[in-house]
Amino acid sequence: MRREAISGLVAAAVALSLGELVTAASASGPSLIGAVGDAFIDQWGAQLKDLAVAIFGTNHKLALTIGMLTIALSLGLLLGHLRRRNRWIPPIGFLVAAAIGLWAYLTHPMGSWGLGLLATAVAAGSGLITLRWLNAPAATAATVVNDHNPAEVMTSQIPGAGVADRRRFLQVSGGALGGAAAVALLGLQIRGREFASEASRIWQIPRAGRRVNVPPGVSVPVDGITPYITPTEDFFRIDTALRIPRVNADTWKLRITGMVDQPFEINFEDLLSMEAIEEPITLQCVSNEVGGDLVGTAVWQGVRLTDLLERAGIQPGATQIIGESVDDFTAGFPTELLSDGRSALVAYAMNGELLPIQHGFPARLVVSGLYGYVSATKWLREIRLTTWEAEDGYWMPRGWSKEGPVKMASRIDLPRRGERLQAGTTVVAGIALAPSIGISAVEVQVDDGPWETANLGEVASEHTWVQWWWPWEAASGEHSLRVRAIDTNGLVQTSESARPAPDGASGWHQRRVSVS
Ligand SMILES: Nc1nc2c(c(=O)[nH]1)N[C@H]1C(S)=C(S)[C@@H](COP(=O)(O)O)O[C@H]1N2
Ligand SMILES: [Mo]
Repeated sequence: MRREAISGLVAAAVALSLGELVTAASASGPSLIGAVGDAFIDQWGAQLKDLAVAIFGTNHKLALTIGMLTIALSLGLLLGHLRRRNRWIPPIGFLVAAAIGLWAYLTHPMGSWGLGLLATAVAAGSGLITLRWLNAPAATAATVVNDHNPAEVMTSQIPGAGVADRRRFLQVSGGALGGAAAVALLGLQIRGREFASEASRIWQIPRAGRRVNVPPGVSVPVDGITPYITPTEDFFRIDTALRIPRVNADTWKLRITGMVDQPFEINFEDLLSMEAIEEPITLQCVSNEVGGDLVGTAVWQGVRLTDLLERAGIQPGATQIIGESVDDFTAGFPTELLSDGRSALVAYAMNGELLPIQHGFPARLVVSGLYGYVSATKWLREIRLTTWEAEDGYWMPRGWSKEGPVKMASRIDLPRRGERLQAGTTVVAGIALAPSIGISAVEVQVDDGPWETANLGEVASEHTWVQWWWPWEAASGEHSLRVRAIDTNGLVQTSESARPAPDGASGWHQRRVSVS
């Protein structure tokens, strides 16, 4: 590839990444390329998004973003290439691109003037400097004529500002590309951090009027056992959002709509002032494989869903509750589930802190006993009452079942996979769950031996998983460990194995270990 084209590509990458870094100063504002993307989606989004979803499925956001980046970088490449026609084409092209970025940023609902101007200036400036630097002659060959002997012509090298040979040029370009990628990632990082700390400076979590106490879990210390409460930073994250929605809590409103007597809106401040409840609830993803880690237990704080719905007045015949997010994700579940005593919250805090953005700030639904894809809408914007037949949630047309009760499950966490064990006493441990029903026993089987009863940790309620452990006298050799749970109705976890689609995995978790 020609040097000019590469320099255009590198300059575009440098400009984009520095633009990203500067715009990261405002956590709720868009980035430059993000603003152009949003403007573009505003215009042609509907058709394009459907097409992208049809082609790329859940990855459509990733695909759109990669598409945008590819277009921007290719444009840089092309502009660079056109330098051979006229050396003014690349800089003018960069200025035009910056102007488009500025326009998109300033017309974006979350964009601010100062930052928009600064970011475009930095992006355009750094792009132009990079272009100039990479295209500058490395050295100027000057012809020196000997006055005394005009026949003797000498050439000498006057060092220039640019980059000498091709190899060196490629090294410098590669380095600049890597640097740009690092700067872009840094920008993304800062954006996430800054947003969370901004929000927690402004909003205080109220004291919950009702708390479900968090028990200490297992009664004996078991080294390395999965904690009863999952630390927030270890909590799994599943959603369709590539760019995590950053919702401004100052202007956010939750609407209660549909088949209710009095539809209403509530803002964040008023939500925080309602009677709050804090309790541990286990959340699991339907995509979790047998033995998988797309499951966690957090102490959620928020408002009872029933409190909000009673205020609106549910009309008879409203058989489905749909949660809708600011990014148009939807999840629905039967209204009647709310009267069987399960916990259902509009949560704004998780493990004692405001929801982190990746877990749904400013508010999300959490309903015990249901997989996340039919219940746990993050970045919640609307709760809509409708009929069961009238509407399907996001995942139904994509092949997942309409109802999503969590299946009873149990998992071996210790010994860890591949761990080498010594003969003697070893602890086998893990978690088991039958949310909103509760676990009464967990049993462990070694090879084809008898099912042995494990010890259970204390639980806050039937809405969480339980930790279990069992001391095993391990003899040397290869063994296979198996676990199964029994719920409070006496039902034994099914051994029948099923893949996650369409309504959750089932089967006994098994782990092979070797004891020496
Ligand atoms: N807005 C929105 N909410 C969402 C999703 C989503 O894609 N978008 N995914 C759901 C799914 S499938 C799961 S399993 C849970 C996961 O919640 P977590 O990321 O906080 O663990 O969020 C649910 N809420
Ligand atoms: Mo999920």
